[in-house]
Amino acid sequence: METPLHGFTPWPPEFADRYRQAGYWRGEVLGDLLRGPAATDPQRTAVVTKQARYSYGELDLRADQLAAGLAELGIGRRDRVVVGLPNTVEFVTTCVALFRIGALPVLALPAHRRAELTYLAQYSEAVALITPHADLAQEVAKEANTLKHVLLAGDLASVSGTPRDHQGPSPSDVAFFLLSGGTTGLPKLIPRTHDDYAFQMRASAAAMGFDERHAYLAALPVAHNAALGCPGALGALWVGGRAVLASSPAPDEVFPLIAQEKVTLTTLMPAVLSLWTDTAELFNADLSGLTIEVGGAVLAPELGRKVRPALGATLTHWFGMAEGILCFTRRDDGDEVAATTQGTPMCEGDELLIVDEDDKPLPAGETGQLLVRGPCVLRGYYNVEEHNKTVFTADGFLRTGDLAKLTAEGRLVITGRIKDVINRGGEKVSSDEVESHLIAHPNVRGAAVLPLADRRLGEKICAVIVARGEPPTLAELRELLRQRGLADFKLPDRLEIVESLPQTNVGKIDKRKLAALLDGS
Ligand code: OOB
Repeated sequence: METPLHGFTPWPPEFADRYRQAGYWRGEVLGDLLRGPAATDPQRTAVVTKQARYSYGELDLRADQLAAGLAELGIGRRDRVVVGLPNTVEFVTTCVALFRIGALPVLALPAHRRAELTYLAQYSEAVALITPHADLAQEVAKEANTLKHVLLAGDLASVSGTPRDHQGPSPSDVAFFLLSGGTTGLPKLIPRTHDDYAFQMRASAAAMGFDERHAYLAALPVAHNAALGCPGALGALWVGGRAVLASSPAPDEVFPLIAQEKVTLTTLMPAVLSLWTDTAELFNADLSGLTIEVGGAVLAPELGRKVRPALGATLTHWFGMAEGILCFTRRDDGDEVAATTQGTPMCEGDELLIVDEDDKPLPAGETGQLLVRGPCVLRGYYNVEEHNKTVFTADGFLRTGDLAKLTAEGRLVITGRIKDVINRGGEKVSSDEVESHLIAHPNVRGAAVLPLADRRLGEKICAVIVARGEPPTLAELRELLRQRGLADFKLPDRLEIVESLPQTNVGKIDKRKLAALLDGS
């Protein structure tokens, strides 16, 4: 057997055996996406966008041609390729083509800019970057010196070769990388294997009653795990259904698409859900055939309870992580359970522990940190051995950094968070990352970034600084961060200037104290 990819931590053999025996891991590879219907029913619609419809036969051929074209460029097995594509058909064909040659997509979000794309390319030692933005591509290529190819989305059609067989990956190999929402430091890369992601897509589709007759709407960026594989757009194709790709979750774009395509399943973050419940009447939208997966950030029970009366849709409430754990309410759990809990794990092989500060398991009803282990949960972030020693327990549980309790029925309820991350409407912003850019301003001596409660987004970003001389304004700081290439959603929404930042006894910024100080001011 080939050695695993350097920097990837495989599951211990006894766990891998257990997951295979349970029928979770079935020896599938993601390059087989599109293959089944393309062979038996090539005319069947696979992907729908606002502009066009694409059949299984057409996309399968296109993915083969693109795979051959990429291979001719010298991109091959285990090569990392940063993919920064929005919700377009090219996203699907690019991923499938890369899977087929065993190259590894590193999935960036469409909102990512120079700083994030450069970081991802350098961290993963990527050989290629695929993006729609010519200016960005050039800037990233200057800094990320492993990049040999920069391919613009608009030019992908010309990357084409005669379809042929490739020495593809094996099911236990890494298939692609997702970006973590972060715990400490810069967000890490999450290796997902063919076996584990195939299982995640199949099992979440089955749990939502989604099969080849159904259509899934990707209203969130399809590069995010929630819209990609839970079951998401790729999962919809994995089971032979339709993936409808919207460019945004705006009601005027998606409500007509839902009606036209008879969409049965979609995923939303709570901030967008409230936009839908507020506007459905205006659009006279009939969403009674729709199941909505809501997760990614705190869902207020009052908002959850509005879903049935305002939309006629069925709510399922999800706690998910790109790291691989999925807990959710099932469609027949009832509206109240869906509004108030994040349900139960996707499969019996998932293990949840709620622990105190000494890692001691707590009884049901008590709040502590959530630890997780299972057939989709990674055993190590990519290539960060030291970091992994602190984020995983000795027996392989991931410390999620989330606070939670279990109800007497065994349902998960997320109650808070101990990791230094801001959850801005579901978009995760690592405080460390923003702070490191803020102190680049000559008049900033110290900086801390804190969540700020917000009615619509749940949380916004508050930058707290200690000034050196004349303090900068919020607008100046936002401009600085933008120039430094940070994605827009990471820019602070509010600025507070303080004399000094309180410290803990180990010399770290005491954010709890700081938040209390600001609350009182
Ligand atoms: C999803 O995945 P990520 O990787 O962007 O973010 C994971 C983090 C969790 O650790 C937690 O802090 C937060 O997002 N989160 C929630 C939540 N669901 C996720 N916080 C409160 N309530 C919830 N229901 O966000 C994700 C991945 C797959 C499906 C759905 C969401």
